[in-house]
Amino acid sequence: MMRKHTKEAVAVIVSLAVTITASAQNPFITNQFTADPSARVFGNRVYVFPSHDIQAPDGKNLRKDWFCMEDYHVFSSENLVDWTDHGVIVTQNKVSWVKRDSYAMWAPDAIERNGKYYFYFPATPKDSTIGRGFTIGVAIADKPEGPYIPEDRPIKGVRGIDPGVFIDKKDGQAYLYWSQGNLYGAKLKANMLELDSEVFTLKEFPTKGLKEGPYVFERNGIYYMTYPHVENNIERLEYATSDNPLGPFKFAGVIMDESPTGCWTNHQSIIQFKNQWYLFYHHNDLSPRFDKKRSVRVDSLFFNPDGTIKKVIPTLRGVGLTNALKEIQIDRYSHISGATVDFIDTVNTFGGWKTVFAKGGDWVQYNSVDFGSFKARTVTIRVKADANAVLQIGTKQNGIIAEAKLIKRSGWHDVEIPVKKAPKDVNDLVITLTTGKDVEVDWIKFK
Ligand code: FUB
Repeated sequence: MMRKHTKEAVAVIVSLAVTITASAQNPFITNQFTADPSARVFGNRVYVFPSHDIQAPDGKNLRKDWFCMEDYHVFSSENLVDWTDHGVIVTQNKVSWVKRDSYAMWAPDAIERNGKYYFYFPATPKDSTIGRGFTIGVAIADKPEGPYIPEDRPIKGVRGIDPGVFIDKKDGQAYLYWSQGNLYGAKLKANMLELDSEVFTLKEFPTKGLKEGPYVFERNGIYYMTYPHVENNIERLEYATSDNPLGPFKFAGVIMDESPTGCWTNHQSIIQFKNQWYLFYHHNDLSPRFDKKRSVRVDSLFFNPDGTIKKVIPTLRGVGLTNALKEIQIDRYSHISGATVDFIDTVNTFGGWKTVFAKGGDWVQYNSVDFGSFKARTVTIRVKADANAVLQIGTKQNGIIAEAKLIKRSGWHDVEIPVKKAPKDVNDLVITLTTGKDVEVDWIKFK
């Protein structure tokens, strides 16, 4: 049953903005903090619906050391490299049932049914008769990027966070999953707005250690329940399988180990796009000292022949091809030896990273750079050289292609050097400091 649209809800439509952000590497959204990425394939694009972490504003009686989120953006891409930020789709104070200034718009999900797009989000209700703590509401749109019209009331019978929605292609039945201590699941009516069964507590999961973020997908008749779980100190991504969307499930393994730098949460979604499977997850790349400001990432995911999932090792390189004619951020490396990576500006981390070559022999490898049929004549290096040095650029496929003789000069500057042997198609770059010391590189770009 579609409910009447409030004036507040309609106001969300006018606040839509479109900006572009492009990144081929991890994290792949760098214009704001993003977490809990729910990725969906709609048509020929991937849409990512993340949480939007912000710094807790003053004067709102908010904990400064906790999650703080007031709205949601949606991002989309046709190649997982160039991402469009479609702007705010739902914001707390324009949803009639959400407690004003509660800043608790946690992990969402979205799905398409019969040409409508349903966006599920948890928040704190203003009406205490609905219940204390979190409940889950829905906003509906005709297009994945919105405008979304929030329903006037949350879904009856649901208490908790982290909605995950799944439609079984076998019979068209929709399911809603969520968490609150346990993982829960229930059937959804065809209107996608009301439960159509009792609430099932999914019991086959660890009783010790927090588990949340249930996300179900199906492949070859196997239903995969994926979820973050604190087995040790912080969350790792696990999964269980079943022949039924509501279980019983059987533990099947770990998809991703705990964050090596200690980000307490992780949160996943898994999609197949153009014949490749991908794991979307998050890490606190842009906020290494405060793990409640996170950034979304994507890496390729592979299955074993028996349907089990191969563990995903997080990468900085991420996925997709990098255009040789654009700035190649070599600090998102595939392999590294000796060289290190640091923020360009440790106060404003959104300025990105640089690669530091402290001594001769330091190198980084950056895979999958697409030259196509273009014949590169020069390569520009955004560099800082605190000493005379030689920086060599090569590819795994073509050997050495350029060599920059750097003269000691303070501050960032561009050095353009000839390409001796133009690579073709897709190459893996290797950048090596062969002579000298103390060179920093922001990016390189071919012309
Ligand atoms: O983003 C807030 C919470 O952190 C989510 O709801 C959880 O899944 C965890 O990622």
